[in-house]
Amino acid sequence: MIKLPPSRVIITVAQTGALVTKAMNPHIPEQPHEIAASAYECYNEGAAIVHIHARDKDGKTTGSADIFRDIHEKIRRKCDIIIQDSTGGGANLTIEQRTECLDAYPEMASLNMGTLVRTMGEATGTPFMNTRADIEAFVKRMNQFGVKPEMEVYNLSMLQEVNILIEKGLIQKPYYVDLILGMAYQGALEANLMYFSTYLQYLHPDAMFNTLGVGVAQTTYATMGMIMGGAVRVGMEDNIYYRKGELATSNAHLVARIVRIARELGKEPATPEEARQILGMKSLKG
Ligand code: KMH
Ligand code: ZN
Repeated sequence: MIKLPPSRVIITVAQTGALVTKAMNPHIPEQPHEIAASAYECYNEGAAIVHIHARDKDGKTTGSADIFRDIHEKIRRKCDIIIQDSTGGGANLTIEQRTECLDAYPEMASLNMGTLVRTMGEATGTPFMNTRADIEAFVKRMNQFGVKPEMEVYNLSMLQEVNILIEKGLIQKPYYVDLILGMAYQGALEANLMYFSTYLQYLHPDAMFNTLGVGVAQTTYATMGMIMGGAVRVGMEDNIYYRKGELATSNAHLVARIVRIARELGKEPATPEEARQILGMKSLKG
């Protein structure tokens, strides 16, 4: 694997997701103005990337390029944070609807590296489909749009899918892989150190990694990820609590906490422009 420069950490904030609702945590940003305002707060705290899911007026997950475009424009009026859209979408979206966000020209997009079966919420028992053919179709579309994929890996077999995309020449270096832990509820790996170190052992030598601990695993594995030279992802998409029994009151609080920990480890949060350079992406300055 490729490690980040030791004095830097790239922080992604995933603010909204597809599963969480205001009934679970009233502070989840759902509407474009809420998502943009929260992204700006997170940027001010040190986030370099914002991972975006869009919702319609009723708070339902949508693939609408118009809504994604509105969110992007509102964020861009305020700051240069890297915009990463979700192509994971939600259970209500078709495969085609999941890639509509690319028409809104994000800089990055998530690319889910295999199929899982939902075990939570109304869609329990339905597959979250990401066949090899789907993955290739998604990545080809991203390549057409010049979008850098963040490959979402939920278990060890998905690392093989990463290697297959590399062998087929479908992605560019440095490869960027999100290692997900603690999402046992969807057939994904639970968070433990053995799994984390096995992920790292089998990660492609030209790949950088992001560490995503779900729920209670978020802060612990973000810290561990930084120590191991990775980027980190925090936010209410995957963790609605600040600590046990206490709901998070903003995404920015979760970013601020990980920045404090990073500084204790001798790392500064990478600015969006530094992150673009590290990840081999185009500068916004041209
Ligand atoms: N919530 C993460 C575990 C996506 O949006 O494409 C997975 C995720 C995938 O963020
Ligand atoms: Zn997501």
